[in-house]
Amino acid sequence: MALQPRNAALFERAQRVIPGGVNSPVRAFRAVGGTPRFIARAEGPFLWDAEGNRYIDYIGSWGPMILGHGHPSVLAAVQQAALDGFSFGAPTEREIALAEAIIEQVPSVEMVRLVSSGTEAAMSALRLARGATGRPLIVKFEGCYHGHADALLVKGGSGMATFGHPTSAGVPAEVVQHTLVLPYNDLDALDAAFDAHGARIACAMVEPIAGNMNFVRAGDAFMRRLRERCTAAGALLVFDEVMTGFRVALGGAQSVYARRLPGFAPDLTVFGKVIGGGMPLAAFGGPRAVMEQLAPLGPVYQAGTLSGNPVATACGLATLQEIARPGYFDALAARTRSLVDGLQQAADEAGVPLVTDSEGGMFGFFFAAELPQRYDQVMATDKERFNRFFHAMLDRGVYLAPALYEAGFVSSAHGEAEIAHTVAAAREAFRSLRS
Ligand code: KE4
Repeated sequence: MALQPRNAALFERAQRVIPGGVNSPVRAFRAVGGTPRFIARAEGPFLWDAEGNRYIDYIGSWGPMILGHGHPSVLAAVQQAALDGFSFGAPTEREIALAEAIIEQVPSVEMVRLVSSGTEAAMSALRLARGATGRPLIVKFEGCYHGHADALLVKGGSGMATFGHPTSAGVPAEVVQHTLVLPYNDLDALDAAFDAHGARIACAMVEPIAGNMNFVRAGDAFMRRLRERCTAAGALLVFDEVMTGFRVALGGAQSVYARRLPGFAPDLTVFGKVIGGGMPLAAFGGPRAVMEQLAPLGPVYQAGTLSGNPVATACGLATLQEIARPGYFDALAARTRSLVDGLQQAADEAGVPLVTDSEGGMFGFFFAAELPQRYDQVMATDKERFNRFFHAMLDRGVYLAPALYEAGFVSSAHGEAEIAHTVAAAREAFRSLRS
């Protein structure tokens, strides 16, 4: 690993005043080791750190920067919005325009509520599901992350249909006693849970393509059964598309499933990341009859000082307008596919076991012989090889996600030259892994 005196000095200083030196744990490089890079600026597909090192950026702020950094029309929209005012605590026309832009692309959503983070959106969607159904139980799936609301910081219980246990200190057992955690892609566990508890289940929340397990798809049979069981039980199916929404397709992952499962749609959808374009903005939405249960109309309380912030909505709206252009996602998907095909070929040539997958502008890879289908299989992939690969690529100016359970993201600013550089660096990195 190349020496990082400026990054190391900043990390040392940061750790004196910020827990772990970071404002979100994954940034600390604890999963991969080494010194986090303190980013000074970004442009297009590139990041520059405090040492002046340039990296090709495959994190993109964990998904939001789908246009790359500093897209001219987004920058102009944000600059103008800032001049018009940062925040009013009153409604604005642009909040309507952003809501309309989301609804236009996602047929299952008739109304949305804007908030400031994916955690807030997922937490609010859960409260809405419980309020709308009058039921206490929620279902989530192992390996899926929906932000850090207490009820969602929970790991699976011992049996297939037993209640969860907290994954974090500070979360009392009582708070997660109504959360069922099931294995992802496990139809038997799903049936057992709904057989045992269906009448008390308010909702099942799922990442339709699990980007918090790097890249794991929910199988069509599993997704069809999940939809069927929720419908039969009167429970709401909540798609957490914070990461996949406006990222894997213009209509999100639900549009990908609808191509293969005619008529498929979730009940509620959680959005984030891309819809804010890099500014703090997220949302949740669904049918009018459910959404109008929310304050000030209905009994389910939800609020936020900066919800629908004027500068953030300008950033998000400009982003959505760009990605809605004809052909945008076809081109992005092709560029992403060329990356993963190049990585796959380089690994095959080096004799290093690697599996890859991508959808739209999101990709994943595992040092394994087969694509994992659920969390324990993801965590059984070769972590040591992943970490060596991560640093070999970082030293070659390619910034991948610093954890084997995180997804990767390509922007429309990533050109053929950046993909070629990445694949060439990977060819060298894979050779170094053979030992
Ligand atoms: P935020 O509260 O971080 O905006 O969103 C939470 C969230 C909800 N749902 C899904 C599917 C998510 O992926 C996330 C956040 N994703 C992580 C990356 N795995 C954000 C990065 C971080 O935690 O620093």
